[in-house]
Amino acid sequence: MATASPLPTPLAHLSRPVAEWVESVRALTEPAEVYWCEGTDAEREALTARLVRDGELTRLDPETYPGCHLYRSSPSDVARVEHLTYICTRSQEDAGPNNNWMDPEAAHGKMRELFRGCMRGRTLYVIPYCMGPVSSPLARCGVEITDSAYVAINMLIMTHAGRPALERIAHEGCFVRGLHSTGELDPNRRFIMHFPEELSIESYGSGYGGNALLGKKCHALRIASWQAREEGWLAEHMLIVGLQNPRGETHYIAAAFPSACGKTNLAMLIPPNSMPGWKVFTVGDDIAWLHPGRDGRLWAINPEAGYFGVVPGTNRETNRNAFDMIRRDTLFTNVALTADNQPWWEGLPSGVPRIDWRGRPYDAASGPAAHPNSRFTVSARRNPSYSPHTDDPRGVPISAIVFGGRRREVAPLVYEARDWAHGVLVGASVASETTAAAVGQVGVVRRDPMAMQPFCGYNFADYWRHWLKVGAGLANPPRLFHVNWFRRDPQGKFLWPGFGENLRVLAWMLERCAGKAQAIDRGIGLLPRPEDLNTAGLDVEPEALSALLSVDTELWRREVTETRAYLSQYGERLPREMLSELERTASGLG
Ligand code: SAT
Ligand code: MN
Repeated sequence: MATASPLPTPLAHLSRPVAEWVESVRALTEPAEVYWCEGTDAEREALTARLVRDGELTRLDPETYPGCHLYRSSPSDVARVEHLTYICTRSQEDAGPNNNWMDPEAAHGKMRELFRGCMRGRTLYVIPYCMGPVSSPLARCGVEITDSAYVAINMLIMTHAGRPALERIAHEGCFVRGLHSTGELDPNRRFIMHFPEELSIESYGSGYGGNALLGKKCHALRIASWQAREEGWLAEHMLIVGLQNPRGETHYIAAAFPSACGKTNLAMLIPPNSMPGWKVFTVGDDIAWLHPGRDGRLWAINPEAGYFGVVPGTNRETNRNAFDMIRRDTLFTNVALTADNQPWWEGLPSGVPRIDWRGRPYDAASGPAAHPNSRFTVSARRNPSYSPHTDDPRGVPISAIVFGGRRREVAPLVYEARDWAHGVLVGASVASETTAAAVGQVGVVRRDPMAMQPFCGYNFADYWRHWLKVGAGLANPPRLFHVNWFRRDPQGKFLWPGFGENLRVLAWMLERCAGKAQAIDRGIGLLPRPEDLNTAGLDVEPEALSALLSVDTELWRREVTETRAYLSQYGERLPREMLSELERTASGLG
């Protein structure tokens, strides 16, 4: 077997099932060589150097951005493709109205024809990976096969990849199989297929993040949500953040927001100067696996080891941690370049873009310099607010779960669910304006239950039933909340400053968990009064604050009607508790 490695250590002998699968894929795809990833820093550097040599990566200015590189994707391959993403279960009902479905036989047949001979002349990379700390019983393993070195480098940053993962796989005997090829990058020959009953993924025709880094959305959410239902836990599209109060106590919050709605910023939040003594620790910025613990609490791990974050808008004011984090050893995708080879994106206060994200001379008339969904890939360990508990094999205990979306109106700044069952309805009712993270129209409101609309690997009705069951089994469940940082006034101006100031809302939640803070039942749930929030040093007009904490009964009646219509598509499978919770909300509105 040929190898592209400077460290020629074939790992194939470690696991026969993996080796046999790799061999069958090799026979189908006919690569020029096969390379097993060890997962060392030296290996990543060698792969990076190879892509620089081949002209696929651009080395950024080593003075200001040491160890950083730019990758430009194909211009038609810049976001997830939900319309080409399928759940292939034997029964269509199991995939549910929330997913595109294809019969597994038909899907395998279609993909086999696409994969046949597709790696001729290319290298096949084998990436054994572990989602979560390798020593954690809550972690799960997979192997991705890809013909993209860019994807391999991303996976090496984003997961615990290489030899230790393969050793765990050899020991456990179980792994998720993810086969990926960039193919011709032709949007007409692009499919992302999931086979949850077989724990496998087949992805063809895209090199972009969520379509191609199969450990991330494909495994850690779509396949894992299925595994989690079978095993009694939850795989969620949530950040995990630890908040240390001035008394030195740390509590953990998990929060679900749709893609590109500020999860990374919230996970790395910098407390405002007017809240001295608070500290924030990031455990994860995108995905949380939540397991009921023996103590009746919910314990969370971050299955990922890196961040694949949205670049535009990142600056010293909005997210200083992220801004500092991406100054070194970071892989940028689809940002612009200055004349002196520094990366540039919209939202940077200085610098002038010279080359746009497509590699053309920048011209303001042809759109933004950096793609709105341009990304950074960076090891989580580079984060100045990295929590040492990220590596704790037990995970961290969760005190509160937050759901949120991007809404100009309707949803107030924050409210608390009456109880777990109501919280499941609140999560299921999340609606949000679409963003550039997925191909399609931006800014239209769509339902995005638990921020999982694109990521739940099975029927949402069964998923909500599972949520209800998990909560009912917890002696000490987290409290559930809903937030909306994106409320606007009639002129379209944001009412809430967001970013670091969001800590005021999180602090109120923790006070609620401690049984200390007040709240008023406003029909939709429990809201703070303005005086219940810490507003010392907050630059928000009293009228804006009361607007943020108001419930427009008329709009909410309409919201209830729309939610009822939305939920009705799940028919008989919908848990009855959800409708009774909805009717309770309706009657609470008077
Ligand atoms: O493309 S990813 O799924 O990796 C990022 C996102 O949309 O959240
Ligand atoms: Mn995400």
